[in-house]
Formats: sequence, C-alpha cells, structure tokens
Amino acid sequence: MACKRGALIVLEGVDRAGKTTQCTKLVESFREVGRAVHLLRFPDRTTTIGKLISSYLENKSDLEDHTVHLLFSANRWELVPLMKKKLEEGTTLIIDRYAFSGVAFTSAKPDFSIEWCKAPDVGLPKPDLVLYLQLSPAAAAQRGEFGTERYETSSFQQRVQGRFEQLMDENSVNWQVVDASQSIDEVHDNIKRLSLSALTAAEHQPIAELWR
Ligand code: FDM
Ligand code: MG
Repeated sequence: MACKRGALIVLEGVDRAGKTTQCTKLVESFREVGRAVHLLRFPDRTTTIGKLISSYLENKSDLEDHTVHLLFSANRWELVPLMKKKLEEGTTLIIDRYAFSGVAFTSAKPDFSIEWCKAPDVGLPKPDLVLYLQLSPAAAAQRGEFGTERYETSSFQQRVQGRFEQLMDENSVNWQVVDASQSIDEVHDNIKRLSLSALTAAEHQPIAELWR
C-alpha cells in the first residue's frame, strides 16, 4: 500500500459498560496526538434503514425478529463504502458497536443460532481490534436504572453477555477484554494503550474480511 491505512477499532459490551463515553475519549486522545480519526456508531439512526431500527428500538413499531436482524446488518453494509474510503485515506475509525452486537443481541432471542446471526455480516471490514468493556450485571445495576428502549432489561442483558462471551472464544478476531468497573480515566488509559498498538500493527496490512 502506498500510504498507511487507518485502523478499525470497535468497542463492544453490554449496556452501561461505558462504550459511548470511552469512544468519545478515545477520539479526543487520537486527535491530541495528531491522528486522523472518525467516530461511527451502529445502529446509525440517521439513515432510512436506521430510522426503521430506531423506531423499533423505541417500541414505536414492531418488526419480525429475522427482519430486524437483517436491517441492523444492512445498516452496517450501507456504511462500508465510507468506512473503506476513510481507512484507505489513513483515517482511523472508532466504532461504537458492530456486528458482534448484532449477533449477541439477536442470538439472545429464542431460536436464533450464532451461526445464522453471523451470516449477513460475513465479509464486512474486519476490525483490527475489538475492545470488550466487561462489567458484571451487579456493577451495571449500580450505574442506575435502565432506559425504556427495547432490550433494556437485566434478564435480556445477561443473555446478551453470555453470547458475547461465546463470540470472544473465537480467535479469528482480535478481542481484548477491558475491566469496565474501573474509573473512566483508568479504562481510558487501557483502551488508549491497546488502540495505539493496534494502529501500528494495522498500518502495513490490508483490510481483512470479517468471519471469512
Ligand atoms: N443492537 C445493536 C442490535 O440489536 N443489533 C445490532 O446489530 C446493533 C449494532 O441496539 F440494544 C442493539 C443493541 C442496543 C441497541 O443501542 C442500540 P445504542 O444505545 O444506540 O447503542
Ligand atoms: Mg443504549
């Protein structure tokens, strides 16, 4: 490659693990050291597909479970051209949730296999690093009440956590588990260190394909 590409860094974890806070802080710290960086989040609720998803999550509409799974995946695919362009230009992408949330949340529903759930996301740009913010259900409960969106119950979130743990057993993806019970600054320091080394490792490698 002519120029160094950016890295694709994903933050995953159950609700209230601090993903959004940490994504923002990571972007700020990359900017401080002069790195080109761009923040994305999935679902991206601003697109036409994203609006359907948002209405479903807010319980304003109902969608059949397979259908909504495919919409979440389509919402990633529609951003792939932008993602590739940014990465090739040398911009690092920090992403708040990705296909792993897709699989963990749908497969936490009855009668969905992990294998079926992964299929539509096979071939997406593969993250160079997936940071899993780990927080116990008890510690999550201390962070306050759940919101009112779909999936925001402790029983469902515990099932989701179990599915994330199954996904993490695969070593084709570079998972790094971060203890999210620490202070915001401690978590940030860990994430920053792991991200900077992923960035250096990614620079001379082509963008790979997820689960392929
Ligand atoms: N979610 C998110 C899914 O069910 N599938 C997906 O593919 C993705 C990316 O949507 F409950 C769920 C996870 C969470 C909700 O919430 C999105 P936030 O607060 O916007 O991250
Ligand atoms: Mg949420």
